[in-house]
Amino acid sequence: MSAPVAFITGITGQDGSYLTELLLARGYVVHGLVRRASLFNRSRIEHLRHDPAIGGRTLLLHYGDLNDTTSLRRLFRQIRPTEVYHLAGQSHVGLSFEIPEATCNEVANATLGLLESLRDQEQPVKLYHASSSEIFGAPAAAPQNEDTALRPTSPYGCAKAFATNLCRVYRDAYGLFVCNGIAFNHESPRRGENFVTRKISLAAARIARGRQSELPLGHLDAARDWGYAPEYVDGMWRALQQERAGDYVFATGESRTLGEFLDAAFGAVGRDWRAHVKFESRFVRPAEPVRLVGDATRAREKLGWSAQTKMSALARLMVEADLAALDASPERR
Ligand code: NAP
Ligand code: G4F
Repeated sequence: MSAPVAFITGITGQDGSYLTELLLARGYVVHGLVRRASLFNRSRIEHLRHDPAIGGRTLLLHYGDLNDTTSLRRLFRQIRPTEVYHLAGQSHVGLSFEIPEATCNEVANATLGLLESLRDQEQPVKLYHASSSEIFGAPAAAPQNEDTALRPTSPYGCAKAFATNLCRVYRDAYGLFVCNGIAFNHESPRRGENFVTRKISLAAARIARGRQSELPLGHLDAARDWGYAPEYVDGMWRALQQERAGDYVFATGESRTLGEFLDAAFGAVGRDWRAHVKFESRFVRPAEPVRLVGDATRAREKLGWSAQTKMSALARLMVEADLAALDASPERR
């Protein structure tokens, strides 16, 4: 039997890199969409690309862009994937207030283009769409599940809500196998450095090594449902192995404040964050979601999925990874 073929948009991102590892380990041939950048940065998948048994054999990268639907269609014709994981797009909520049009083009319109391309495929294709808890924004109910009303509070949340609804419409109207994974925050040592958990874990490690003294942050009263990214990409894969398409919330079910995350991260290096954190208004957003917390009952019952790593363990493992990276190449940071 030939190997299953997956196509990942956003393969160079946090989730894309973990998902690639998971799919390769499960015998897939993985194709990934990469965009041209002035600096060559594929650091999260470099170890796979340079493995002679993988790079160019079971892992193949293709230049393209979400906004270039012609190239996406050509790639689909060429690759003929059976599973598509659509993870790409501008993923920073705060930045979406500064670049709302680009965010909506990448997150909302590009998903529409992808869905239209999928309609033209001759072979059956299953699509995973990376939706987000940001679609709930200021929810009327807690915890949030797949039936909670969408009330986004950011341009990013609006774009994800549009894309999520479109996926539902294309599933119902055209019978496409499309799943929305409504993922709550998931973090890891591969998290981008301008997301708050990674900013904190890096700062805790640098402060412990005497390389930084202050940590500028916005409001600390925000609360999130924080899980561990490698577990969430397993949920993505499980969603596409079902007979019927559906939407799934992926979450830990626990909401923690930034203050609690700071306690855990700085606790891992024996420091008190209060001596280092400084308020900086530029990190405050024009609007914020209310306390978000997910109910992943459906994922547990239908997919056998549940989050194992909770916030304190997550914070600790991120700080330990940043300490190890600092100690391995101290001149780099
Ligand atoms: P990430 O690390 O920011 O990765 C985003 C990926 O999208 C990168 O590979 C990026 O490429 C690519 N990309 C962005 N714009 C593109 C474009 N115009 N054309 C082609 N590729 C483009 O995000 P992540 O944390 O892995 O999240 C994956 C997806 O899940 C995102 O859609 C995010 O919005 C969503 N999500 C994430 C979370 C979370 O907590 N992590 C929760 C809910 C939903 P470059 O490397 O070239 O920048
Ligand atoms: O780490 P954040 O930027 O993550 P946010 O906004 O929750 O978005 C992430 O999770 C979403 C899932 O709900 C994804 F859809 C999205 O793609 C992304 O992965 O901010 C977390 C909280 C916010 O309330 C923010 O205002 O931390 C607060 N915060 C306070 N100071 C800060 C900072 N956030 C950042 N990035 N930087 C700060 O200095």
